[in-house]
Amino acid sequence: MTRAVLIFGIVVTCLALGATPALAEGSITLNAPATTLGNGDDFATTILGDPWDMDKLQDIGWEENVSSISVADGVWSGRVTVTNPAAGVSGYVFPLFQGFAGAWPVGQIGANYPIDTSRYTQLSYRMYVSDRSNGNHAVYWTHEVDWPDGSDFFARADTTPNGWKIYSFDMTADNGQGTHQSGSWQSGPVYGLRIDPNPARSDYDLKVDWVRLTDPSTSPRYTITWNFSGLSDTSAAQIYVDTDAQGYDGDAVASVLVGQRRYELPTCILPGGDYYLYLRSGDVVSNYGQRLRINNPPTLRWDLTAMGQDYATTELGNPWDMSDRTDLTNLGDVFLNDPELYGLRQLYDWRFEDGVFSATADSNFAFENYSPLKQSDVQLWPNIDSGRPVDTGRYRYLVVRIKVDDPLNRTRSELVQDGWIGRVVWWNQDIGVDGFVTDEIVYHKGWNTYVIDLAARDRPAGYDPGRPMPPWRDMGTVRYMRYDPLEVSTDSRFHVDEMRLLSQPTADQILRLYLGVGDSDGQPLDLTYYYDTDGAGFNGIPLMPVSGASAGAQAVEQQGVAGRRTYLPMVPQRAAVGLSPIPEDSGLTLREVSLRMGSVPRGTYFIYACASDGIAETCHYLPVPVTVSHP
Ligand SMILES: [Ca+2]
Ligand SMILES: [Ca+2]
Ligand SMILES: [Ca+2]
Ligand SMILES: [Ca+2]
Repeated sequence: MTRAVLIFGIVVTCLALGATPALAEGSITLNAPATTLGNGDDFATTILGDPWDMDKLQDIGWEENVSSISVADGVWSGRVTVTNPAAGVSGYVFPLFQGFAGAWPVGQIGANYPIDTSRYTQLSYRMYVSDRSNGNHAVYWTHEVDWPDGSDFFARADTTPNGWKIYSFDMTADNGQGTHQSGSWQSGPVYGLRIDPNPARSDYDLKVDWVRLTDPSTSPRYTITWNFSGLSDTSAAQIYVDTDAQGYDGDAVASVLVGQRRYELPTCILPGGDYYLYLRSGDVVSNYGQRLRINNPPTLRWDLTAMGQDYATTELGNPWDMSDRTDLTNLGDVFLNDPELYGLRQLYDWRFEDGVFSATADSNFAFENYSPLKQSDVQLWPNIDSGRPVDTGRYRYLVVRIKVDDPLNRTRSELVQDGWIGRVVWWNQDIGVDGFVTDEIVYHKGWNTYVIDLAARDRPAGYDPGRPMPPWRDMGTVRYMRYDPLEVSTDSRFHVDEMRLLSQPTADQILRLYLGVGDSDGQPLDLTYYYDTDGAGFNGIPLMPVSGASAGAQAVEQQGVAGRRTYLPMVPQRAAVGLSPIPEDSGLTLREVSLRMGSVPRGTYFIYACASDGIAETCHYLPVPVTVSHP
């Protein structure tokens, strides 16, 4: 296959501006009462089901010119250094990455989860920049599934202090300085959101503690008041939040005039946790306030790896779980015994071990035989019985759990540019006659499970009008599929744990799903379930779980091989062949949820769950539709 060229970041502007501190003398007495409050509706929590709390690498959707990235203790860290000059002279991060315009839309990207900018308007984050000298700071966004091009952005001076800082912006306001502002947040959905920590610098350390994008109309307000002496009404002061009441080493969250004597903190700008506020005006520092406890809302995330039914499990009775050669047609005897057929796999040193298929992609064969580029054309043909071909009206979501060995000396951007991508191919007669080749499925480092909607596009973005390219839905049945796991220029080792080809979830009397549930405060959660017709607004009709209001069965967690967790659901009823979720290191408890659908009229619906911890409620949609039929 010839790889379409993915376009990487575009160079945009930078600036340098100054700022002056205020000086004052006197005293400030702060009254900040002890209380517990929620913090409103956050985009990543509600829409993605995965707050940007930096518990995983993928909480930053993409980055350019950041190396040595790691995640530890809820902090994402890296070193800004230019490895991709095409992306600019400094580094930046995308909390929400729009996706590549030329790639297949897979995963937690803006193409699949655009931001409703009529609701989510308050952007806040805590970020460490080791060098802000003569620095500035910028935020870019894009109303298209394409790189921010500078038509929507703001930039401002940001010179001090070095180290941690909380940033908070009302995205509907003018946040830029002078001409360093363009476009509008609310002129349409936003697909990509990018932060440039310091475009005036390179070679500095960058850390991200958390990012929030909230609906301020849902936010509680925490009111503090103060008295003062020896200061003028017009003295500038800053309000700080500290995570303990010691050391006056907190982060500034707001600027006020001392004469205001009062401030209402919108708690939505902060993540859950305990905070102690104080004021500082020049050298004058107030007492610490009492404890402000901000509740962490519950987290809900549907498991997409065990929804619906699986083709190989249901139709063949032999899942593509990489238990042995029967899972891959192109490792069958016919293929292995004929040297001429090596071109239909292009991999070596392969083995099946503990339910994982590992092999090395051969980057030379295609180049030596037919490709103008040196890139692997390695192929896996998941086993399809031509007597029981895939019904494309039924099966739709290809799940691939895969890891590529990380060479450790290259950024994600460099690896993807080199071919850290997958691709799906299907046909009946011949690829050139009735075949379809998807756009790239972009990989991330480590083990990842990609849920690929084969019907996401009727044509690849890189469609060649000279080719047939029948879309998934129009195929009717499919007798051959290929998953091309890598298109790299050097031989690379990869591992496939499992592949599934899932149907859209369907139900008659019972709908069975898996839901990841968590609350970092450890409160007991009250779960409820609903359906609606448009997948928006959380204004649906209640659904009853089979086992009563507390919902769902117990999930038992146990340590699996190699430290991977597996979940053993304990549920008596099974509507169909039971799939277990493919393990994910999420920190959530996975529950099996069986919902009564008998009274729901036949049709296609969207399901959502809500969880309340007594203070906050989080609701979250299953991102695929559910078909209800009563045959
Ligand atoms: Ca997270
Ligand atoms: Ca402190
Ligand atoms: Ca909570
Ligand atoms: Ca198998």
